Amino acid sequence: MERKVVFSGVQPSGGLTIGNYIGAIKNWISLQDEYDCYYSIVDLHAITVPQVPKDLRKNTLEVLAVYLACGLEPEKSTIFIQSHVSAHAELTWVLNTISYMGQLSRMTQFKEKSRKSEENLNAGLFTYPVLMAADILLYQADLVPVGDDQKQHLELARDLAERFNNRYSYTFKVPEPLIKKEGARIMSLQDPESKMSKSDENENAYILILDKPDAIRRKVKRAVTDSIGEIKYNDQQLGVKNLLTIYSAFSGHSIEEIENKYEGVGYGKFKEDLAEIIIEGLRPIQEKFDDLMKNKDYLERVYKEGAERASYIANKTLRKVYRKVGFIQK
Ligand code: AQP
Repeated sequence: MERKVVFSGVQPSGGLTIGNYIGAIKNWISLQDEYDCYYSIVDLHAITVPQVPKDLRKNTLEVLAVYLACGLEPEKSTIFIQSHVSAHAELTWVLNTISYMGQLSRMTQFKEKSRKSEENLNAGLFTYPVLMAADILLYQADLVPVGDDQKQHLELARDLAERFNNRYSYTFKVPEPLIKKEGARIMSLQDPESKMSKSDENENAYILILDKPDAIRRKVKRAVTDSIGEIKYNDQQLGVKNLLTIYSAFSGHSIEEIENKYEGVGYGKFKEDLAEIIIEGLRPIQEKFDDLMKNKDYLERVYKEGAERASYIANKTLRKVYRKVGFIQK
């Protein structure tokens, strides 16, 4: 029986946060044995907001090393840099021609990002979800493990697949999102009503996978809570609720177990323990990351082999698409 296909990716638009880890990467690891997995570093997406070229190069390599340090294995999964597989940009063009402006303008991420960068309201930001649809559809992915914030984009990918199939006959598999209930949306430590984001201007709002212990202690200590003073998981205490989610993701304990453990205990002690749990959880990843960054030849081998494998599958789909829309074969 053929194995089901999984596709996902993260933008190298800065250091990755524990939101990226809990909501996405952590879940990718366990899928590797059961599925045919494609994990990309989506640099084409990253340039939809201004990037400093040398930082983008550095971040791209670092994200690759973080993937490997978190437990992605190139022997099991295809790990590649998006811009190395030109089919992504090519399929995006074709999908653009069947995407409706109205639907794209309703995308929450577009609305939020365009508000933040009014002077950089570029067309790439608008068609970002079309590129994401191309990423997924090229590999005929069955499942896309993402955080909750990407649900709307996934819906668009499904619509485009169905629209293309209806217009030109069956070509794309219609993908399903795979969103874990716990940790699907890790919130900002400074504003628990918005999601933790690596591009947040306030660095106290997020914890990076590569943050040093002191920074983690400082950020957790400063995390916004409330004056209720009880460690309970509920919507009246959004800050505490978020910290409990993070505690649970790193410790493996259920929310209920943690609530019981901290009954009658103040926020200070809870935060101190949480910081140490995050530090210990990230320690092996950071050690492995440091080793990997000393071995650039190995990293280069991984992304080159990944691009070769990914290109083979992606080009197969692209050829089919070009044939169906009426392009003459080369
Ligand atoms: N806070 C979060 N909680 C849970 N999951 C999250 N993801 C991102 N933030 C959280 C998931 O990580 C994957 C990759 O995201 P991305 O970096 O490609 O884009 P993003 O969702 O826009 O993430 P950021 O950190 O907010 O990036 P910037 O600041 O550059 O826009 C996705 O699966 C996402 O759901």
